[in-house]
Amino acid sequence: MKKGFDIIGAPFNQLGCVTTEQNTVDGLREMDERSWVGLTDWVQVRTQRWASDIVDLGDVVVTAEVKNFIDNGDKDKALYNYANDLKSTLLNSYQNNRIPITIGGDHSIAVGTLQATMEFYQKEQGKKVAVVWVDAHADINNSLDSNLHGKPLALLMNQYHHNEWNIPTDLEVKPEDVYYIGVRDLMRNEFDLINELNITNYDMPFIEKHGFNTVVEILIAKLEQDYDHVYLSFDYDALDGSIFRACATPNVGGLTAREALHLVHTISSSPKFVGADFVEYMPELDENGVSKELMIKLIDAVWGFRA
Ligand SMILES: [Mn+2]
Repeated sequence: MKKGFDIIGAPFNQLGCVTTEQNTVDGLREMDERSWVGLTDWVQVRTQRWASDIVDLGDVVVTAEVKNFIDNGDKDKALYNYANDLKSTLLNSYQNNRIPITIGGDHSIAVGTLQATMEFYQKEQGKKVAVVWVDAHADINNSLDSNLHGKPLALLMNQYHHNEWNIPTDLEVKPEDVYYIGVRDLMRNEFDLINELNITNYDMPFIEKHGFNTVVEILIAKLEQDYDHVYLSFDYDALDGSIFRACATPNVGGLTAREALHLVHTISSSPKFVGADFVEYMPELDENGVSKELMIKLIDAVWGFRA
């Protein structure tokens, strides 16, 4: 059956260490005179010339209520509310038998996208869902301090015992279903938690030792054998920060453009693939438009093209 894709904008950028009022999704959509690429134009090319089924649903907007919580310093409530709005939009997409591609926003938006995914597939259908988390960071900070964009997996796994966070058990992401790729910057408590929970961590030393293609093969074999579905959460900062610096927390020594394209294309080619996030890219920090070109190529790879 032909796949249909929904693009969902999640321009929620208030919970990182660098915040912006700019609509980061529009920054990707717009045509750019530096590289002559824009996501909206590219969707048109794919739908008109290649008969792809891709619909941009627009943004899940940050409501006045959510803004109020942020202004009052209640970031947990802001995230809880925004994640719920985003979750409803993704659930609609799943119910319409489509594949949501959610564009952030900071990585905290994964609280919404993954709760929707777990509700639709894990809770309602009893399916086993793997979460492939591509990131320089583990996003499993379970301490009260620091920013919420560094905690989404801790929240989703119920490892953050603060401010009344409690994900219903049947919507939880289980540690054994998480697959890290590209991690290279951990807090001490994250390092300890990954070991304690025994989370699969294909970090940069592992990638260097085995070679990227082998790591992708190991991952795919695991997904094919043990899972019904796979969800991809791709943080821009997984890319090598010596070139790709358009984010709050660039980090050198990460994935090359070719590795990231290969990974995204391979995972999304699986019949088990159900959806993806692309987060943390900030157009206003993109000095030459190279990062934007790559982000659009990565999203294009989800639709099946590996240019
Ligand atoms: Mn992240």
